[in-house]
Amino acid sequence: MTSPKQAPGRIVAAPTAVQAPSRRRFLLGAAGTASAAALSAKATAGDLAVPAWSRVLGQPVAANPYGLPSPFEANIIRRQSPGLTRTNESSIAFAPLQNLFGVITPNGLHFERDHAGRPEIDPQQHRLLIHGLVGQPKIYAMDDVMRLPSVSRIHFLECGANTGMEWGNVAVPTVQFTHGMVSGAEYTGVLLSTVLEDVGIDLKRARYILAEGADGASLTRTIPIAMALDDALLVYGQNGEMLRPENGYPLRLIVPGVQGVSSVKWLRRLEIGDQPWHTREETLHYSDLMPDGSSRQFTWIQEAKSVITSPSGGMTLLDPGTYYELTGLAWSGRGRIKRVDISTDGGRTWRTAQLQDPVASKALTRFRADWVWDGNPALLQSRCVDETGYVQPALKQLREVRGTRSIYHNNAIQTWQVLASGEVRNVQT
Ligand SMILES: Nc1nc2c(c(=O)[nH]1)N[C@H]1C(S)=C(S)[C@@H](COP(=O)(O)O)O[C@H]1N2
Ligand SMILES: [Mo]
Repeated sequence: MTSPKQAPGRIVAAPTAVQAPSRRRFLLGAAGTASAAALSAKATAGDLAVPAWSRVLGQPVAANPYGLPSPFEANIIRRQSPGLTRTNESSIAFAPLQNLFGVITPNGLHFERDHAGRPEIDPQQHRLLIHGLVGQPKIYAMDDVMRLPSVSRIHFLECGANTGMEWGNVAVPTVQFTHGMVSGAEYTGVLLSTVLEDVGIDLKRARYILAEGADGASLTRTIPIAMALDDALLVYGQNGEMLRPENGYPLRLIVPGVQGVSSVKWLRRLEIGDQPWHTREETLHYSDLMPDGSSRQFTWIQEAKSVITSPSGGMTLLDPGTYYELTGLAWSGRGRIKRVDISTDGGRTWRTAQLQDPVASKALTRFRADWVWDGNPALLQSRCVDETGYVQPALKQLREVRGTRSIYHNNAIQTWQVLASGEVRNVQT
């Protein structure tokens, strides 16, 4: 599509909370709302008047030594879903995907999932033990890890339970709650293979690695050796700075493309063995309940998935007959995203979206397409294809195989319904 002739259409932000949105709340609610509604399409001479903030000195640099967003962006925060637990034993904060650009999630907005709350760890005292089928068990201090050859790589991290509330029916109104347990970051650390070489791993016998966290949950997960030797990372940096406490400070595992729970935070122990451990987090939880009542274990990979983040549930389109950009995110645990298709008629017709650089392996990929909303109801969908040729399934297809009582690994096509009023709703087709 060529670039739009019309002025871009105005859009009203998603609501601040999870309750079913009313139109009135939108117009009076969020910080961005009032200004969007008040915008004039035509410039006037008054717009050229020198504003108040151009007539005075601003704050000196030292006033804000660690930078924060503008106070006008105070509405763009992680949110907890009222339907889920928020205790020290189990808490989840969702990333505001509807307000983010590009493919890197700012550290203050990265989703967070804790099984026993976030520990406060002194990096001087933190240790990583590597033992089991190795030549020489070793204990690493942070200094020892940070002296090793480093790599920086862009990857997505997605909780296996992302979109898990939507198996049976529509459960939540906004993309923050349907898909906000995925984030993207540039991770810096050491390839796990470098450290395994350092301890002299017994490659003839080693099949699996147990990773254990230093939090109260002592969260443990089994990692197949092939993944450990391929692209798994011992990470201390996220988006150019040390990990935040909530993301595993000072040291975590990142297993690219694999469900989030395997990327053990606050990493304190790696044990090399020849069999899976069948820990609590790979038996009681993080297994897939199938329609016949059986439970599928060890679903490592996050299959290809995409979602339109704008317009998305809870927003309101104010200007029928004008241009809107459709934009969103696609990712695959098996490699690069090859193509994203967009439909505005619920999957009857599709056209190819534009992918923005970088298109990295096992990373969020930003897509966009031009759209003129004619003012009629529409059903917005995105469908991605990854480099293996895997096509993101429709919800109906996924349910045929998986039933409706699962929690994990819902990578179905998401539908946003635009009503004639401009309101955008989460629907299932
Ligand atoms: N030690 C430890 N590691 C952990 C967890 C935890 O509770 N404790 N949560 C896991 C889960 S379920 C997910 S989805 C990811 C979330 O990572 P994040 O909080 O950095 O987004 O961390 C994983 N690693
Ligand atoms: Mo998770």
